[in-house]
Amino acid sequence: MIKAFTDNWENVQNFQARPDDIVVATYPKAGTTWVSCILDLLYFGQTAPERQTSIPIYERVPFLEMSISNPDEDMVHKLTTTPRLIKTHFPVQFLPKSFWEHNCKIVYVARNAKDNMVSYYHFDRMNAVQPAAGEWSDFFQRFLDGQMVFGSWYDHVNGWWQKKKTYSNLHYMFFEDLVENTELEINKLCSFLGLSVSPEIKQHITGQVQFDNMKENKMTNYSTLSGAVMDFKTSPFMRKGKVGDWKNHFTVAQNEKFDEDYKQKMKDPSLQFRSLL
Ligand code: PPS
Repeated sequence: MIKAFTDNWENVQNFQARPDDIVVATYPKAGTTWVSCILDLLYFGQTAPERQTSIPIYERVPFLEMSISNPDEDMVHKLTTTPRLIKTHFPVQFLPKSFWEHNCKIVYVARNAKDNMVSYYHFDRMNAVQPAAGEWSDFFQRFLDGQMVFGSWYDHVNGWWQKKKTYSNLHYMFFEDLVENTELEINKLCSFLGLSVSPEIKQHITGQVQFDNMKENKMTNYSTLSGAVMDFKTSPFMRKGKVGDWKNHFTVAQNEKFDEDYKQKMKDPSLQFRSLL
């Protein structure tokens, strides 16, 4: 972990959830922003459409563990919406216990490890808060070793998957499914959340959250943080949004090494990722 996510540790762990809070939990770069936008549109797209053009997504769906020196500026506590939509990258064991006690709904998004790694690499290249990415070959090894901010991808996706088996208010979804059929995934989300949304609105939301639209939209593309925190000249936040970009990064030897290591770490046959071949 890094200081930005540990400085406020006690306060974050003692966070008081409300029963109607909705959590978006992900390993970094797995589709957090995409699903955050979908949730924000589902809940507030009709009743408060001005949100979409005036409030950046990181304020509409703030980051639970991001510590801010002035507590009055804390975006999660400043939320006035019902429900509150809250983002976290915590591995399952660090989610503040109040969320479990209130049986809050949690949406977990997972992305295949190879693309997740590549996306994280480019993020670390351009983000001033994260450790430097370094050379690709070093980053590759650190990812396999779990030496990443928020820890091991393998532990993260497995930890949340195991939790799903006993905690029914957890919806586990995959980035690759969202790419393949966004509308179907929005339907599943609506069923999980108990939302009744017309087919027309769902179709409209599907259009609004397509990659090109989110990339162009200043309220979803993080360009409002470009400069001090993110260096878009090195790599934009909305980079490619593709499945299989790992093929442009992995050498043959790295791919073989990855696959061998993956078999050792991913022992639960019920958790299957696509696009690894
Ligand atoms: S973060 O910093 O952890 O919150 O990042 P996160 O939002 O989880 O992940 C960023 C990656 O998701 C891609 N993305 C999308 N892909 C397809 N369609 C849509 N609408 C979309 N929105 C975000 C984004 O481009 C990053 O992936 P890469 O592979 O780097 O492009």
